[in-house]
Amino acid sequence: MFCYQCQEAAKGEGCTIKGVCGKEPMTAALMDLLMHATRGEAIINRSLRNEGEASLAASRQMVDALFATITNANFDDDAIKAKIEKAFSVKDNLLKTAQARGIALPELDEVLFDASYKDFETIAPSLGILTEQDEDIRSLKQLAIYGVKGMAAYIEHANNLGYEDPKLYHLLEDTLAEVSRTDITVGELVALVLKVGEGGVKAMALLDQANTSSYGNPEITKVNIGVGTRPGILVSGHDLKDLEELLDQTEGTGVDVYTHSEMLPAHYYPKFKKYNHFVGNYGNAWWQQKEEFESFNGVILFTTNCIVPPAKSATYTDRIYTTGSSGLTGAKHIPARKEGQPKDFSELIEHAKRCAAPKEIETGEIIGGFAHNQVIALADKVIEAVKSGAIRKFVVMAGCDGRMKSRSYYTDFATALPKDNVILTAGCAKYRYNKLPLGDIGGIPRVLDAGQCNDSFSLVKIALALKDAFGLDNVNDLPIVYNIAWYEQKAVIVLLALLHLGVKNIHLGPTLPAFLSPNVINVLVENFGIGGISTVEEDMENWIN
Ligand code: SF4
Ligand code: SF3
Repeated sequence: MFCYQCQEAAKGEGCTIKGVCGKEPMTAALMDLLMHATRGEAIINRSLRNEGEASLAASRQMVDALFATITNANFDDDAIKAKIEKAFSVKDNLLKTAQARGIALPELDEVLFDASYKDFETIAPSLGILTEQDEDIRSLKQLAIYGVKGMAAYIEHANNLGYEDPKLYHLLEDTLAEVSRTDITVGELVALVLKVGEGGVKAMALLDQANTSSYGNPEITKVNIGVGTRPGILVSGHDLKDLEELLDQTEGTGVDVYTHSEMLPAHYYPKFKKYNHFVGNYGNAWWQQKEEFESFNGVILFTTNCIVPPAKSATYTDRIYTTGSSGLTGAKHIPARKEGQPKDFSELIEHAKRCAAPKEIETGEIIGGFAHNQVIALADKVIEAVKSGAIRKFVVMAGCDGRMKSRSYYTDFATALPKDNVILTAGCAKYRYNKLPLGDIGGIPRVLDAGQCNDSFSLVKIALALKDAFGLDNVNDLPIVYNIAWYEQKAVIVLLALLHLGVKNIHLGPTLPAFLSPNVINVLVENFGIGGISTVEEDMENWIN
């Protein structure tokens, strides 16, 4: 196997024996085949679209396949095999349509290739990332692919709430078709990567519209991090529709619902506040789940990434349920909703009733809900604080958390920031500092949490509103520093979105992506001022003081 799509790629180069994330070589090979089949599907659907014959069902299938291959989303080989079979059958139908209409197709391996997963072991080595020989072309192709994987995740959440934009499907298909070209140049790929970033902005805007139209605009909220006395269900991942349906179905059952990791921001939406049994957030970022799921005692529902496969000795494995694009061997999977019907969580709820109440691991509250609408409502106060010098700098510390020890940098950095600096955050990166007593500036908390990783869109909207309020021409003239932590492919699409918007001088850590070749890094440094991180002392000196 070879995979280097996330920040924890082995030795900073790539996982070759087994994924640091727990991905087995068999799963990796199956995912390579799924991506290959999906690319074929995308190429054909693009050709059909040019003749007015595109299949919406094929586009939706592509989104699910892309989402399932992101880091930590799906560890269930049978589920991946089923997706491969589906991809080949969708592709066959597209081929038949193309033949029947006499539509010419590119003579690419992805289009011509027609195999079932059963003989994949012989063909898998010819499908992986390393089959692209040129290091820079490979790097840019994978950068574009990881961007579309992250974008697909956001598109799927928006779709689940009934928001769909076929143009975004077209962008995904065009990108997958372009990266399949054997004659594509470095220049074309750089342009393609920025186009993916443009799509990222649109996908995040669509999801923002879907979330806020469905659940209201996030508002300042204190979230309880302690526990109640009743059995609980812990909901992880990012999908708000799943959470809503689960909350409806658990009402009056004697079971409490808690959020974990990236689901925390659900508490900020007005519509979720009506549920009395939606009691709080349990635990921290995804990577601490092994300990936290043991002590939670109740049932755990993964709506998306990030899953850590449980150890053999874990006592909570049979308490895990997955749904949507997520999957885990040994866990029960809640099937997709049928036309107009909610998902059926009854088995999971019955299971939860038999569990003990969660063990308390901390007490108190955390505060969040500073998405664009709320912060813009506070704009006068914020602008006044900047003009008076009470706020000297905004530091965007959005992104992902992860298990690497070096990530303690982010806790130390947040702690070391001068008291007149405000942190803008989104994504699970916040767990490195959101429980620290960092105080406030004239009533404005020093950590403003906008929400999930996709809510980085809010941070962009806030930055643009500040730019206008201060009468600046360029968003880079604001007193903002970007110190972003990345882990998986959703962070890649957030980064590309920021680049598309012209944001410069982003610092990316804790390490730069293994999939960026030295030449590609040079392009990013020269054109966008992208850089890594150093020590807290040095970075404080260079960026803040
Ligand atoms: Fe390794 Fe990350 Fe790929 Fe998992 S997703 S196999 S940890 S590079
Ligand atoms: Fe976190 Fe996985 Fe990226 Fe959504 S939950 S930010 S790592």
